[in-house]
Amino acid sequence: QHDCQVSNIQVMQNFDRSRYTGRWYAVAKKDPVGLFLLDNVVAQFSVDESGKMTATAHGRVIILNNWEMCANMFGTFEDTPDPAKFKMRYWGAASYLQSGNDDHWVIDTDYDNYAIHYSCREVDLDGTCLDGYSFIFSRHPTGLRPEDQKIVTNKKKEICFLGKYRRVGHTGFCESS
Ligand code: DAO
Repeated sequence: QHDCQVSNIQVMQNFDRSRYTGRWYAVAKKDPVGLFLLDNVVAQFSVDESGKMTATAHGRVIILNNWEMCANMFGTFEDTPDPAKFKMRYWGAASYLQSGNDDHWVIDTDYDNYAIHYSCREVDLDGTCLDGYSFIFSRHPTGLRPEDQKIVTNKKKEICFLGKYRRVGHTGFCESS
């Protein structure tokens, strides 16, 4: 059933970007190669006057091997034929922060409590994901509600990232910026 083919991954049906706006706390993350955002990750999604989705995010990062800071990031989203699949261009408030262009897929969300994000940066020759990352978001800084946990576990399985997540803590490190 789950063949781990990136092209077969099911995303949120009838994704409603306006209901997705507002603050989301990352509570778990599957890291890509060369991870960037460590913890205290909060994303804020908006929809502008023209209907385009944009986001700001912050999180603790370590740059130049040893310098710990709070990264303030920006993202703009290009629509695709699938309403839950976007291309995200992202960059940092400072030039030495990471920037790039990633897929940004919304796998599932109830808009009010949880969301599962997925991005595959590199598809392997066999069609599975060779390098990807995923955020589990919650509307609540305290984490997922117990009733949402099994939905999220099932989706982690479907996107073939089960067992590859780590918890993302919120210690207030980025709250002053
Ligand atoms: O943390 O290892 C990583 C990869 C994440 C890169 C993307 C960060 C920028 C996000 C911009 C706002 C969208 C949520």
